[in-house]
Amino acid sequence: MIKSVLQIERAKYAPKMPKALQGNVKIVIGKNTESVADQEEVKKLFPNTYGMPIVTLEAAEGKSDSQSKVLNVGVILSGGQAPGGHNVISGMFDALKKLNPNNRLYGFLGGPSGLVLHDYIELTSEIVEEYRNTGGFDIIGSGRTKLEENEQYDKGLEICRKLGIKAIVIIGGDDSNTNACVLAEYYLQKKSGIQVIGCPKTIDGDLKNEMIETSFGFDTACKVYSELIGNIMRDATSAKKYWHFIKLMGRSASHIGLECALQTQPNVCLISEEVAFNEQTLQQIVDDLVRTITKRAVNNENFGVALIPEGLIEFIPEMKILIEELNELLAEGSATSKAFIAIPTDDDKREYVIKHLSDASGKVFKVLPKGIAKQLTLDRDPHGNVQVSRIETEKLLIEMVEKQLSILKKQGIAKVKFSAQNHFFGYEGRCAVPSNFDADYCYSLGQTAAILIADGKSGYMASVRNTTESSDQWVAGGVPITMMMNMERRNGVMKPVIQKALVQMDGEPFKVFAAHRDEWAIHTSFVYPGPIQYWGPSSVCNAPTKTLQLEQFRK
Ligand code: FBP
Repeated sequence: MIKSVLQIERAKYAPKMPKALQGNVKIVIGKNTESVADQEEVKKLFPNTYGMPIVTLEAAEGKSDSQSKVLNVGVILSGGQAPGGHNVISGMFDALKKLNPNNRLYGFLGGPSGLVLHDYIELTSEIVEEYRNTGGFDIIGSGRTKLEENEQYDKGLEICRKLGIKAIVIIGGDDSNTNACVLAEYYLQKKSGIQVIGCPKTIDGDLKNEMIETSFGFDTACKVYSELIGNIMRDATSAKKYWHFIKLMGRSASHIGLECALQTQPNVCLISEEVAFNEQTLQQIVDDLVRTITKRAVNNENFGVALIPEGLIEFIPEMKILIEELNELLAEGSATSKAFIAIPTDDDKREYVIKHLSDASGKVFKVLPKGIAKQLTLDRDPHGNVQVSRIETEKLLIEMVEKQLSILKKQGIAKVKFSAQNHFFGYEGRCAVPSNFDADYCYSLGQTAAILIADGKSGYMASVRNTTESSDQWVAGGVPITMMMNMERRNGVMKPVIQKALVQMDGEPFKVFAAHRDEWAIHTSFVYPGPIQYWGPSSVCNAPTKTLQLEQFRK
């Protein structure tokens, strides 16, 4: 691997750790737990892993008297990349080797499918050294295969037995950790002796709760996007000729958009959860945008920046209904879908769809720009759903704003100069060199996972809390995954799943944003955060996200 100078210097960085992880560790057992909701149902489905206590790692006195028994562990990276994944692995590797130099760490390749297909490598110190403090998941690769069938679990068992693996660590988001818990339960029911530990990953920031303060990667990704947004803001104030519409990744949740807004103070930041809460229509969203653009134009500020969360379209009530109807109409293998595919021209396809939608959805579909309407009929994932991240919401809003402004002009109500640029930030941040926060947090998560394994735990998620304090004050431990679960309808069936954390209207980050956004809309108040700094004053290098600071401040 050819290394950049930054990579060479960054490799020397020793991640900062909580006091408890710096020497000998003892495990302190806390209170037994209950799931966040639907206790009876969740308990029935997880007889072996339900109700376990929260555990905390504390510094132990003296020297450890003996080495632990030899322990082989397998690790899986699941889902979208998030900065810091390599440090979870290096933290785990170091802790395992400290427990017993003969311990081995295996990496399953290409995500959960590696476990099922028996595709793996042993992670040696030479390999791990190459990846310390780097971004990406390329050490073993990632993938989106879901582990949810007994057959897959049994294939996993086979390879674990062959390699003498005693525990598997799944580094993933809410769904992957839900599946980690199902796997833990299955292996316990089978008395297989294989433990499963989860680790909270996702740039989307939607895997958090009372015990998990943040998912790793959110910090770095938001800082990278905020840098880019700040650069665009500076361009906008320099040229004073464009409105920039920037879509930001994050799936359903608007945490990334909200955090970037708190860091950069844009003129507009839409929050999907608020749109759903207020049952706003697409036209109302456009009218609000037009109002801001028009007001700024009065001050000769024909420029601005608007942040748009990736999942917005799903949260606009009429669009949600339209998408549901389209999913039904175009469900793979259905007669209507076959008829649709057989239609040769786009125009006839469009007419066919309109004819088969309800009156209300037909009207919504008709007013959408043709390109967007077509995207809604084409892009479907393997589960038959529209892939909202592929819908160019930023372009849709630009087109609708242009149309609305031209109507206002024709009516003689307002004559506004509007020229727009569109952007989509997602992949730009997912593999960035982890910030100090993510480098430290992930290394500690990896160490914690190894210690939980050595203590025989299964069905736990590694957790590191108190993260707005200096890292030596952080609190490492384990949280039973069942504690985070409730029952939700998925593909028509009620399933136990980890509750996804969306932006809360009464949460401190949203309240702070809401208190300032009217001011930011009209009076240009841009903040340019600049690139992540790895060396320098702590206030610059080690500060966690504003979301984390505001959420923890309230507690
Ligand atoms: P997960 O961490 O939940 O796997 O997803 C992160 C994410 O970056 C989302 O923000 C985005 O919608 C999705 O992955 C894109 O998926 P893909 O990597 O398959 O294009």
